Amino acid sequence: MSVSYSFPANFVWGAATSAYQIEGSPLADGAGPSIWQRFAHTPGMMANGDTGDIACDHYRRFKDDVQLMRALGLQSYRFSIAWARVLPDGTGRINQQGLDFYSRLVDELLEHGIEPNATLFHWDLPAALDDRGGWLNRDIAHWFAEYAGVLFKALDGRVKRWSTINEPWVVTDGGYLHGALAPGHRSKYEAPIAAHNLMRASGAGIQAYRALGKHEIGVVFNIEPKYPASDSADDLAATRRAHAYMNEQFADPALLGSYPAELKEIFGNAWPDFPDEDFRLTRQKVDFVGINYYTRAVVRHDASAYPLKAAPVRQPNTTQTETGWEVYEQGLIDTLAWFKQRYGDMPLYITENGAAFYDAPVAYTEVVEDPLRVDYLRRHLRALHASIQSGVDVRGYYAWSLLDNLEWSLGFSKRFGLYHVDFATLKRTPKASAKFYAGVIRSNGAALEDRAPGPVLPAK
Ligand code: GBH
Repeated sequence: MSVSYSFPANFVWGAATSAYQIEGSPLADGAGPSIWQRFAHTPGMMANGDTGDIACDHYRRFKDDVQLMRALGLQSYRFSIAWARVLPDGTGRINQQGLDFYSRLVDELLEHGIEPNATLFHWDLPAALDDRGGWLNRDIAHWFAEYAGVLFKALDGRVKRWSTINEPWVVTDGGYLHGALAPGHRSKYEAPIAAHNLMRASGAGIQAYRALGKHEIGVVFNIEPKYPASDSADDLAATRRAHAYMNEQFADPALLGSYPAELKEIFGNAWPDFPDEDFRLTRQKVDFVGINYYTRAVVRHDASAYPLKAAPVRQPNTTQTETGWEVYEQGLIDTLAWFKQRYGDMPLYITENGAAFYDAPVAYTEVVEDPLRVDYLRRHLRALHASIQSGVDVRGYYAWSLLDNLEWSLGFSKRFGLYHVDFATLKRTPKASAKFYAGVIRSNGAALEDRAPGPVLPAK
């Protein structure tokens, strides 16, 4: 029997980006430097020495990019705001020109019938705040609430869906534990403090919204289900630790007001005793939660893996994307089921989902063929449909990403876009996945029936 892939009537179809990855002109019009501006200009930190100085030049081409969104038929566009454009010093003085950029973007979206969905923090902390300790300074909850308040006052009449923080796990794991991302620290003492302050800041931002905003606010987590490599007690315990570290460390304080016990086990004497009253701040009522889903991990015990004593096990005979992540759509179903079971029934959005694959250069083509990305999207959207059928309240889906962009320290080498970007000329070219996704949107999912998922192919 064939499945009908119709989605709920008000389901929101979107695509996502983030400021530093696409905008370029990071210091234009009075903006202050961010930690990513600094990091990208530190020799040796970025693949190929790439930076966000130009990126997709979206800062100057945003009107053209809204036309690309129109061609896709997007109903909503998820973008992030660069804190240091609005508050060059992180707090205090407002840079009106920086605020105006987002105001013009929002107007352009609304004029074309596209709902703006704004994320306040997608990793580009003002460098001035890093100089005051950044995420290690408890005052950052107040700094963030001040910044959030400026945006709510300026844009809440026109922006009806906000998120506080995007993927706090990545900020702490990449920025404070392993150092591959800005600000490049490597400390198991710092990582839990940064994580805790990220969730305090998120809570403070939500509190500010209750005083100033009228619509919806939530927070965005990257969730990656963990499966044990074997039934051994060691592998099961390692899997629990990996899950607590990546998934529960952030969602628990936000939604339950506590931390899972495994964190103390992982961090040992580096795990601080946080004051009880902090959890009143971290645990605020959210209007929705955004989940970014990319892949899963199969986990085994590994005594040498710092500090988790757990390591991922690559699965044979599976498709891996260019970033080495397994294509595993069942993980999306499992993630959503777990989330509902642990945290209760609430509105959810898939705020990112997508894949990096090698796309043929486009000098002579009108469309870039990207069959593996089409297959990835089809599989994940079919899985999402199954989750919704089973009763999980998912209200919308945002493909990552609208455009090929700066994949953080991996530079421009990893392409996630529905639109190909030639970084020499900045020309945008639709990929087959853009045409496919436009068809899905136009038919509210029905186009997912068109044919069975393709064979599982090696990416290279
Ligand atoms: C997101 O992070 C970001 O929000 C976005 O800015 C970024 O461009 C996009 O995804 C693509 O990377 O298999 O052990 O290596 C992604 C979060 C966390 C998802 C790590 C994949 C793989 C862990 N990622 N995870 S592993």
